Amino acid sequence: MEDGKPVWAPHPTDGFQLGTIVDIGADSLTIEPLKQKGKTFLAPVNQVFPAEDDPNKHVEDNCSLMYLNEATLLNNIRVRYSKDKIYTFVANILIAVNPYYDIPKLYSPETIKQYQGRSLGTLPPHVYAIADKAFRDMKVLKMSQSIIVSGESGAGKTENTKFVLRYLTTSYGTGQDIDERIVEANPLLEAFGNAKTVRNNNSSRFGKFVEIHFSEKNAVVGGFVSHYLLEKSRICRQSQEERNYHIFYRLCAGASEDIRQRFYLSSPDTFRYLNRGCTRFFSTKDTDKQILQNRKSPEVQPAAGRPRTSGTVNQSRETLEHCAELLGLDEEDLRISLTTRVMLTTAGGAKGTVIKVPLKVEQANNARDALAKAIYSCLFDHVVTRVNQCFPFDASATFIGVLDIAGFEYFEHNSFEQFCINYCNEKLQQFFNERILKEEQELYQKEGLGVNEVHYVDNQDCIDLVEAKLVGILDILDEENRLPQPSDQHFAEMVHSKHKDHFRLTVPRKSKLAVHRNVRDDEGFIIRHFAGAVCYETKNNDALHMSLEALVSESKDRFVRELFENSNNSKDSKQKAGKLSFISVGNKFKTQLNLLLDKLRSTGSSFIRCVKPNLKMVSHQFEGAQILSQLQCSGMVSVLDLMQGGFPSRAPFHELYNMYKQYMPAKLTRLDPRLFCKALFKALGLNAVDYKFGLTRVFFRPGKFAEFDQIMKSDPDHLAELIKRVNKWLI
Ligand code: AOV
Ligand code: MG
Repeated sequence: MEDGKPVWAPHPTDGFQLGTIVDIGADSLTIEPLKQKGKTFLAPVNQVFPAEDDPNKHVEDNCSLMYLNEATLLNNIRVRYSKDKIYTFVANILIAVNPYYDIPKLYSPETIKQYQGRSLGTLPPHVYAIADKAFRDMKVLKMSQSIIVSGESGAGKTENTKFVLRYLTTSYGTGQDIDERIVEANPLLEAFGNAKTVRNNNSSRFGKFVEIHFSEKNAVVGGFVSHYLLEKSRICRQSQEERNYHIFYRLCAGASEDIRQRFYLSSPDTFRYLNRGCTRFFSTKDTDKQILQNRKSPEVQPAAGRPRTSGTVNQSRETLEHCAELLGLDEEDLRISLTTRVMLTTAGGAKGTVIKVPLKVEQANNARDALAKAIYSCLFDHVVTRVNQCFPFDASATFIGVLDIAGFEYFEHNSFEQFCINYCNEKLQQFFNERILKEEQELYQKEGLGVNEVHYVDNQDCIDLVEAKLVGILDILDEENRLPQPSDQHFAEMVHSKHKDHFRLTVPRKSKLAVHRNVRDDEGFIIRHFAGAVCYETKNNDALHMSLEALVSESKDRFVRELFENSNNSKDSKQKAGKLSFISVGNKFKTQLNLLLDKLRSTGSSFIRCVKPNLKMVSHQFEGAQILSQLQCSGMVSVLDLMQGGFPSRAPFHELYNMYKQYMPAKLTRLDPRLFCKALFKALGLNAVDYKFGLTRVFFRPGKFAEFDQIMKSDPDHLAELIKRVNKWLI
């Protein structure tokens, strides 16, 4: 950075602002903002970055900028966003800003056609470009591909995932039923697995990996959906302004009269599980014609005057009766199972005697909620299984998988669900580092470029903290649940005692957890994740009592019985007396996640980083500071560091050769592509520090490929002149 040249310095809301350096201190700089002359301020040296000469310039591939840093990236994205260009490449990584409105023609059938078969970089950045690259890589390398879509809630992961699926089935489908089925599975999955939250009116509350399978001839032949971690707490409890899963409101609003009667449906306001967040939110199309099937939405009636469905189960005979009927259970059995707990006594030598202990109201509430959660989660598994049964699978040779899974999250209260999501994001971040950072450096080495190593923080220690055998948090949790009297507090103590002085783990400060709730200070832990520190509470109410589970698995209703028979939970639980789910959920997830990562590692990969432009969920509003923190969390900043020091643009010799050979005299085209390129570069008089010749390709310093490309795309006369020079240089 030179005196008088513009720099990007921190700004509290915009992320960065332009200014000039007026004084240099030991570890801070005095900056004069461009917009407020004379109003200088201090900024830490490591937060001030060189700016491009023209701050209004924007580029499709961020790597063609001269200075690669978080400030120039943010600015490039900002300028592009203001022109409705929501997609930007950083080398092969696609950044996608959610526009929050439909940009005309952006996803039209014509646009789909344009991108088919076109190399990355030949057309403006687009999610279709990534989809087509995955397809072409799959075809050429005969290797399955994955597209990893990440970003925070509301950033546009699910929408972009749908665009990818639609693109691939439209472009490379056989025009048969299967193409539509893959796309049509989405509304169904979203009805059962999406809900309105404060961050997103159609928030996916589960993760998914959707595979589109292709035949030997690269035509769509099948699909497969894997799902992860459906949020269960939402079934029984929603925060203000949030809702339960869409399906409930849609049923209430649109079911036919006979279904209403059979299921005792009425307005959402009358159901305890639906009426404590918000019940109405019409823009998610609860009354969509397709779903409604010609039925008008009933008027929403106030809760007063409707049958009460709240309180412990024994408060409402009628509810109990309906529940028992719908679940195919005996009413009295259900009542007893919900209000008592079976225990094995060991007292007085009468080992193994079964006794029934009455539950306190709170315990009975928990038991009821645990049952509801278990049923819904089995139901969701069932929906996914049914969807998968609709896809044939036999002829599959390779697949393209799209991963749409919630990004790193933290709330005021963070439970086991956030713990799992964030653990998953640690694993994905590691995969990203592996693919982008490690492989980039390995490529430099392989090509013999001799570039300095870039250091990035390896998060293996954090992953070990969660999943290591015996001492990892998941195993400690299992261990706790095997104790005769498991306790949340003892669990937290064990975590701390097994990891004294662990860099990633700390005890929550007094009172941080205790506010509002009955949580003791020692019932939690803080994990320092790659994207920030999160405090987790260890309270757990999910355990489904044996007696309840046993009851439901013997339901007279075949569907209900099979739901439980087919769920993995029940097998585990029968071996462990007393509690289930909480233990097995963690380790089941660990296994699932490791399988997913093995799968990802065996495929070629592309990354889409989605960005949420503002918290208000409105169009045309770019909240810089907030966006900057998303870019930092997603690991993009490390990528820029690596690229600034390295050679982010590259072109294989044979590609350059093919591009320009048509202009060359016949005798020269017999040259091997590498020599051909060397000759070309020499003739162009490019500065030798701006590029390097590897074994298979030319590497360019930031911004330099763009310059080269400009020369090559200049007018034909100029090109002819250049070619003459190549000739001369060769002779
Ligand atoms: P998410 O999947 O990343 O959040 P979504 O894909 O559901 O976010 O996007 C949220 C909303 O933003 C959508 O319902 C659309 O209204 C709008 N949106 C997103 N992308 C586009 C686009 N390309 N064009 C127009 N509107 C868009 V979450 O599942 O909550 O983590 O949990
Ligand atoms: Mg989503």
